[in-house]
Amino acid sequence: MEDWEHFLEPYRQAVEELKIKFKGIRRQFELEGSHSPIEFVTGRVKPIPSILDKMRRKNIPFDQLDTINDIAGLRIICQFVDDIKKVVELLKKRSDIEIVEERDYISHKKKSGYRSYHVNIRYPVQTIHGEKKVLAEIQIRTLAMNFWATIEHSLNYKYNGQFPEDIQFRLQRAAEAAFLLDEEMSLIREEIREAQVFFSSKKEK
Ligand code: 0O2
Repeated sequence: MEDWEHFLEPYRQAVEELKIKFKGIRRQFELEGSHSPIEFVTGRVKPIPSILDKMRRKNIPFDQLDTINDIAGLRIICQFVDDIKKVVELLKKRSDIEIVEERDYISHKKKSGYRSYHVNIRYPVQTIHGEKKVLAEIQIRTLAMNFWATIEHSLNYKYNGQFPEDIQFRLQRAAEAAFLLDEEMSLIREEIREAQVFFSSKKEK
């Protein structure tokens, strides 16, 4: 148990530091009076039973624990689908994180209906014994995608991944509804933007 605490400490530090940094991005947009592509940020260190479960599922030995890419997990929630791209661009410009892999489950949604953009990174943590680079997973998604994924995830626990057919059907429909909600919101946003351009050009005349 003590070993776990030592092992997990740099991951805890990475999650806390990255939460602060991503919240900082949001504040900077607010200070500039512009729309922040980040609505809110959450983070967690994977619970030990889930780590053990993943090791079993993927046949990962103890001496390769640090190859698990989502022990440190960050979630960036956006208002609009377009914001997701902006967040990825912001991440790519940073010198404090190294992008290892990107997985686009938005253009290619999962069979379950899951949509999200995953960025796996390597992040340096300063410890009393020097620098340690840890892997972390950043999941970037809209409020609607998050709503669906959160509920599906908790149902998954209840049914142990084996959904009855009717629930599976309803989840698929809910995923479709979340997709349409994102589309509608994007269209409304475009109309508001166009109206703003129209009014500001009228004011200038
Ligand atoms: P938790 O509790 O969020 O940590 P694997 O990790 O083995 O499943 P892989 O390829 O390493 O697979 O990673 P993948 O599929 O890119 O990302 C896994 C994580 O994405 C999951 O972590 C979930 O957070 C999320 N995710 C992926 N698919 C789904 C899905 O169908 N529904 C929901 N709700 N979330 C999904 P964990 O470890 O499952 O859970």
